[in-house]
Amino acid sequence: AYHLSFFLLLVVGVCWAQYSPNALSGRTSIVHLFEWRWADIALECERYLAPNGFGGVQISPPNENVIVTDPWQPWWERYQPVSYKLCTRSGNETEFRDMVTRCNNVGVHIYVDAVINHMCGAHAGAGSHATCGSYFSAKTEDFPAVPYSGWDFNDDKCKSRSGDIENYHDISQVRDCRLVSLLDLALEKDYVRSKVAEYMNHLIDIGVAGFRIDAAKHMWPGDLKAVLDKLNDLNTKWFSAGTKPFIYQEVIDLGGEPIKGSDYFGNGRVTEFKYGAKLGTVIRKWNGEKMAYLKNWGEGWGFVPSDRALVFVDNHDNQRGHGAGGASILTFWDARLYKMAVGFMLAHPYGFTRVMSSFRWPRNFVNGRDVNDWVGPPSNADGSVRPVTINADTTCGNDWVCEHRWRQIKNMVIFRNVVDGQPFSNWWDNGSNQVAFGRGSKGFIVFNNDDWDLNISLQTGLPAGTYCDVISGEKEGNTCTGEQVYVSGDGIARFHVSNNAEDPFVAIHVNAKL
Ligand code: AAO
Repeated sequence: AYHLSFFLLLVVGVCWAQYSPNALSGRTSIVHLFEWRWADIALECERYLAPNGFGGVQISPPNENVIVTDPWQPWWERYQPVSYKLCTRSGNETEFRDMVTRCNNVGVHIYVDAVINHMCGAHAGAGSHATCGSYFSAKTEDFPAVPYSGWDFNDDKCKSRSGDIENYHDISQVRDCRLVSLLDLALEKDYVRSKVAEYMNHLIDIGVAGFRIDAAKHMWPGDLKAVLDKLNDLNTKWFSAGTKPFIYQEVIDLGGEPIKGSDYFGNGRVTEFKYGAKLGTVIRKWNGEKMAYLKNWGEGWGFVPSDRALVFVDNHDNQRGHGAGGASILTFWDARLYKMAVGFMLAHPYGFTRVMSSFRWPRNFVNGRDVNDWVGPPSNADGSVRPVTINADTTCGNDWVCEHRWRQIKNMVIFRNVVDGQPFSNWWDNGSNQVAFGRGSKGFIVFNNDDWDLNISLQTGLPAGTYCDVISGEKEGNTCTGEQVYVSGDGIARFHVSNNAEDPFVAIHVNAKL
C-alpha cells in the first residue's frame, strides 16, 4: 500500500503540476498589480507583499505592444502585441529581470499575462508606433520583429462575414475569427506554436512561476496544449526541479454559450467568472439574493471544481464594464460592499484567490455607460507611467488605489494563509443577510449585511482566549487596535456587529490572539 500511494503521488505530482500555483507553502493568494511598473513591483514585493504573506503578482503583459493614439494610450493597448520583446510602459527587459529576481528572492512569484491568441487590431495601421519601436504593418499582417507574416494568421479559416467573431454560439467562429478585430494567430501551425513557446520559455528562464492565458476561449484547447507541451520547467534557482508553470486560462463562461470552462481543464485552471458576478449580486441583495444562500457557495452554485478555479471579485475588464459580469460586479468604487465581498472570498475555501489592485480613473457615465472606460494608468505628459508612491498611512498616492493595502483586505489575505487546509465549519445564518462561518479551529468570520443590528453568541471552533478583530483593527505587539472578541472554553463567543459599522463584519484567527 505504501508503494502504491507513493507511486500515485508521483504520477499526480508530475501530471497535475500546472494546477498548482507554485506559491510558497502557506501563501494562498496572488494580487493583480494592474499596469504597475516593474520597478514599483520589485519594491512592493520586498516592502509589502512578502511581509504580508502574498504568494505572487499577476503583471500586465510584458511584451511589446501597439501605441494607440486614439484614444490616447488606453490601458487596453497592452492587449495588442507587436512582438515578444520585453519592453512596455511598465519597463524594459533589464527592469523585468530585476523585478523577477527580487520578488522571487523574497518568495513572491510572478505570473505573466500572456497575450498569445492574437497580435494587434486589424486597423492599428503601420509604422513603428510600438513600445520598443519595432516596425509592423497590421494591414499586411507583417510583424518582422517576431517574425510573423500573413501565413501565420487564421483569415482563411474564419467563416464569419466580417472576419470578426459575430456569434458566440458558433464555436469555430469564436476560435478562428478575430476577437474585436485583433489579428488571430494560426495556433494550429507548429511555427506559430514555437514562436509563442519561445516567448514563454524566455520568461520561464528568467524566473516567472506561471501564466494567465489571455483570451483562452478564443483558442482551441488542443492548440493551446501543444504550446504548453513545449514549455520548460521552472528555473531551478527558485523552484524544485521538474516544476511546471502554473496555468490559468481566461475563459468567460457565465453559462449559455457552447464553450465551457471545463473544455480547458486539460491545460490548467480556468477563471471562474460566475464567482464575482454572483457574489456581487448577493452582497448587493439584487434579484432576491441573500447571504444566507451562500451556505453552499462553490460547486453548489454551479462553479467549476475548486481545484480548477481561479477566483476574484473583479478583474481589470469587468471593473470598468469590459468583458463579462455586468453591473453586479463590485469594485473599489463601492468600497464598503467590496471589502465584504473580498473578505468573504478570502475566508471561504473555494478556489485559488486573486486580489485586484487598481488605478483610479475619471469615471463618466453617459446613458449608463462609462465613456472613460479606456483611460490608461496614471501617467505623465510624456506618456510614462507614474510611480506608485506610498503615503504615511501606508496607502498609495498618484491615483493608485492599492486595494491590496487596505487593512481589511491585507488582513484577510493573512487570514486565508492562517486557515489554509482547515475545513469550512460552524456555518450560521439568520435566514437573511447575517451569516458566519469558521475554518476548523483556526479562524472565524461574521457578516452583518442586514439593515439591523447583530448581537449573538456563536460557536467559533476556536480555542479559548481573547482575539483581535482584524477588520476593525489588527494586533500590534500584544495590543489590539480594533474590537476584541472573547472566546470561552466551549468555543462560544459573543459578536456584536452594528449594521452602521464602517465595515459590518468581524474576523478572528489564531495568529491574532492576544
Ligand atoms: C480594443 C477596442 C476595440 C477594437 C480593438 C482592436 O476596444 O473596439 O476593435 O481594440 O483595435 C482589451 C479590451 C478591448 C480592446 C482589446 C485590444 O477589453 O476593448 O479592444 O483589449 O486592445 C471577450 C473575450 C475575453 C476578453 C473580453 C474583453 O472572450 O477574452 O472580451 N478579455 C481579454 C482581456 C481584455 C482584452 C482581451 C482579452 C484581448 O482580459 O482586457 O481586451 O486581448 C461575452 C463573451 C465573452 C466576451 C464578452 C465581451 O460575454 O462570453 O467571452 O469576452 O462577451 O465581448 C453577458 C454574458 C457574457 C457576455 C457578456 C458581454 O454578461 O453572460 O457571456 O454579457 O456580452
